[in-house]
Amino acid sequence: MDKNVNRIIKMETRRQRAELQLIPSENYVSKNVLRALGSVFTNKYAEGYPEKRYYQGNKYADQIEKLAIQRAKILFDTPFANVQANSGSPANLAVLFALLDVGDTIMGMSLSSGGHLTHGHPKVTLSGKFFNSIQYGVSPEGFIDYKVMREMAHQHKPKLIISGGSAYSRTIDFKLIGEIAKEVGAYHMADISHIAGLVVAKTHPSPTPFADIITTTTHKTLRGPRGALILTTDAGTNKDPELASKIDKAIIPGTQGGPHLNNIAGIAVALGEAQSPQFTEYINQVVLNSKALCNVFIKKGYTIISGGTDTHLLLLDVSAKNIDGWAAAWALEYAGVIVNRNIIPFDTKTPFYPSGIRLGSPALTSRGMKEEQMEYVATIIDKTLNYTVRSMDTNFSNNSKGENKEKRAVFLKKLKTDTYLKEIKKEVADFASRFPIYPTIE
Ligand code: DSN
Repeated sequence: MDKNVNRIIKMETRRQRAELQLIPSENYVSKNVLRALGSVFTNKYAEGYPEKRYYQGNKYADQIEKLAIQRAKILFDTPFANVQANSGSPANLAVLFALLDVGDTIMGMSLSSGGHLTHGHPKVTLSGKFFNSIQYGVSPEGFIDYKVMREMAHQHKPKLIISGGSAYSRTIDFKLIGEIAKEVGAYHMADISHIAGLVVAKTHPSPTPFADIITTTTHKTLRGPRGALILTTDAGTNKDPELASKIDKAIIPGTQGGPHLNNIAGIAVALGEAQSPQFTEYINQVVLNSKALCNVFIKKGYTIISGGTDTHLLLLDVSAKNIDGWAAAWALEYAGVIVNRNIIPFDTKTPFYPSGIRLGSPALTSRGMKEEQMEYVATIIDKTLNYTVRSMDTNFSNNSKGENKEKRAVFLKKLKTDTYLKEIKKEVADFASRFPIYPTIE
């Protein structure tokens, strides 16, 4: 093995073991998924689809892709699956390419309400630049405002309505969104990237009866390798008999070349694992754990967007603590706790220096942690944030954007050398070592 690369991989393995991973879109794959990812399938080009390839030598590529497709269709109860999209954004892009012409109107949830960049975020994304993007959002209480969504749909008549998000912690009413889409003659695409595992385990209602198309990444709550699925439903196929073939064509030749067969092999493994009763138990615990985290934060007086969670994630507004999401996330990293900063609904700050942090339980639950450990994790987070605010200057609001780069650089320097945070980090590593990951991998 390349000495330098091996050294870095070993350090990353140690980091993943020693730190507490709370980014809700990350997880730990099984050893069998890792094995498939590192398989010889990485060597093969397979443009096209099973039995319709452009290159020779695809006998086993066909088998592996068919297996992944079959498992995806069973898990999500759909008549069609495409497993080739390299990740969530390319999957969503392919759906836009399949269904729309440039300039058509699309409607998705705004980023600050918990949506995703590919759901029509204006100006800086392809979905917001090449299409006429209308964005719905949440009410001041933090729940999707379905009434306003319906009014907007009737007013703007989008060709595509996108449901789902990446920082929305509440149950999504796919049935109602499907009805709204029908009323205005729009396609309904449900992006379930975050909640796919919950949908499989039935802890979140499935969009399959109510959406025309479903997209999902495979590496979040599904606990697979990086990749994505695009599924079409009976509802979608009845509306447009060409839908599935439009999706296939939008992937290749539309937006991608050869599929990543080693990832597809890993996806097949993960989808097989997701069919097991253990996976359902795992997801049930994921939700119990994220609710347990919420309860501790509520007791400690934190503001949680929407006041709680129904899923694997929660969004904390840390601004009332006199710290922003950027500073909170950095302070936590120096204490061995990994979260991501996140914009919150009606945020007055910017996505780079937002008011919130986003936390999730999938990775910690994969390590075997339960509610009792969540109590400890939330307490460590609270202790770290309180200490940081008490002992360092975390007020960066010298202008409306609150950038204050010089002051932020000083803050980072302080974090690096702070001995109390080092103590917490050590305590966290000891705690984490009780929940080993990949014990037999160096
Ligand atoms: N980066 C993903 C997430 O963290 O939710 C979305 O693309």
